[in-house]
Amino acid sequence: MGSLDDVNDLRSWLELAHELGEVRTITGAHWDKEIGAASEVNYKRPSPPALLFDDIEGYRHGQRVLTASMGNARRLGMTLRLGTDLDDRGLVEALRSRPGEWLENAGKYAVDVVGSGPLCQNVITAGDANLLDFPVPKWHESDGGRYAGTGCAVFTTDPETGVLNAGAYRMQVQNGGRAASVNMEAGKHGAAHVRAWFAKEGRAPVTASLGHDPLLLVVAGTEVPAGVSELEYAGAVMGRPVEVIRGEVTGLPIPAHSELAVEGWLYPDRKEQEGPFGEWTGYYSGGTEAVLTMDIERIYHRDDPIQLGAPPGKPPHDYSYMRSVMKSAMIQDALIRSGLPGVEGVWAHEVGGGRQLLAVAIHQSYAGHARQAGYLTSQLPSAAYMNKFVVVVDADVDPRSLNDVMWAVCTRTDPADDIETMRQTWGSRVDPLRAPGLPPFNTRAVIDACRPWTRLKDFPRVAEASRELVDHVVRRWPDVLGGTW
Ligand SMILES: Cc1cc2nc3c(=O)[nH]c(=O)nc-3n(C[C@H](O)[C@H](O)[C@H](O)COP(=O)(O)O)c2cc1C
Ligand SMILES: [Mn+2]
Repeated sequence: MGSLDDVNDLRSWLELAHELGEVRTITGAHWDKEIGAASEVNYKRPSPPALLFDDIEGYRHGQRVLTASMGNARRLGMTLRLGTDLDDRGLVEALRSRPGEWLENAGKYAVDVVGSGPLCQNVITAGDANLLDFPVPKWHESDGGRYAGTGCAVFTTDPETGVLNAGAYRMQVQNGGRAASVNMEAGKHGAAHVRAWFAKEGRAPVTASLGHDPLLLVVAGTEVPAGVSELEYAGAVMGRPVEVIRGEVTGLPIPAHSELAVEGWLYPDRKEQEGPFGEWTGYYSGGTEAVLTMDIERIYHRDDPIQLGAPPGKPPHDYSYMRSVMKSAMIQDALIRSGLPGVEGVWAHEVGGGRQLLAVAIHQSYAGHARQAGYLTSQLPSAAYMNKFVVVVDADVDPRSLNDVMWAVCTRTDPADDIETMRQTWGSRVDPLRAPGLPPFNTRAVIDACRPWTRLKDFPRVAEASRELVDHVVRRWPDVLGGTW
């Protein structure tokens, strides 16, 4: 059996996942909708296996696509180097306070620049570079085109400080495979870098990896704080630096063990129509818009490259489990670090794509505590993008249980008094409620579902048998009442 220490790229990750019985292979699928639909059927099942597509119609054996990479606790725990046999609860336990530690340690794991790496097995220059030489899927029936990887990591730098950023931004294949649009929402770190480069040099260098250790998707696709390199953060997770090569054209780093990567420049006036794309909100939201597009200067790939797919859709979707677990841990950490007392737990519910519905449980200890927790959470950098509802509950309510959270809303929230709304907050192009053409603001609500502070002493008791009484009857009639409870 391989060990977590041996995992340093997608292949070693797959080897270990195979040994754990966590991978199923599908052969003969078509890139046009079949890979996407098979992935969707798979990820709708509880605890789905990872799916590896090979012998894709029209492509050579070995040119593969992986989906559902982190669709259960075991594989997400493995990817985060926390263990190979974790269940949902164990993973949440093991993650507690880790994001903060990784953040603190990131600075110790500067990337290791190497002269060459497996990614350099094949280097294709502009005239010959065509992304459609690889089985890039059309994921959903009404997508506007083929989306490369989707579990991608787009690399940019701050032109002043050189600090590297990695973000997962959807990339649609353009111009018959010779270009790719990069859909960065305006508030994202990559977009800030691109604007700074445009102001300074009139163009922005970009590299993007389309297949890699899923850990790189976790760090690129989750809100690591601004100014922190996601590759250093990944180094802190692994306990060793990420090896990178420098792109031949832009000098920007690319993970040396990546499977497939592209390189090019973005220019302010070089845009292509992009979308629609089936998104994590559960809609083809975002429509079709002109989006910054890079003409591909180089394609780098290993022999028989594996794209890392992460197709979103109506939740639960390919990466909604990963997003919920990571966002919950990061927001809880950030909330505790803000100095807010009494934080019991945070959960970013999958039904809202890990963004739109956040539940925060607190030990209410002063008048105003609950609203403070709600407002703060709704605006934390790790939580603000596309949040719609923050529900604050008392510590007796499990924030991970949608049933218990909504029970608290039904019984402890007075709609006229306990729902606070905010306007002109940070929304997204992909919000189905956004009016086309208007800036992506949204509105949001803090729902105070704590027992009212003024009524704490006389609020009705919860009608539920005590733990002791439950234990007593279960012990008395174990055959009927089921041993443990
Ligand atoms: C598979 C996947 C696709 C994503 N697509 C986009 C996208 O197209 N545009 C975007 O702005 N954010 C997208 N995100 C969310 C960003 O990756 C996320 O907000 C991340 O924190 C961005 O990095 P940054 O904070 O360094 O900007 C996606 C995330 C994942 C996991
Ligand atoms: Mn970032």
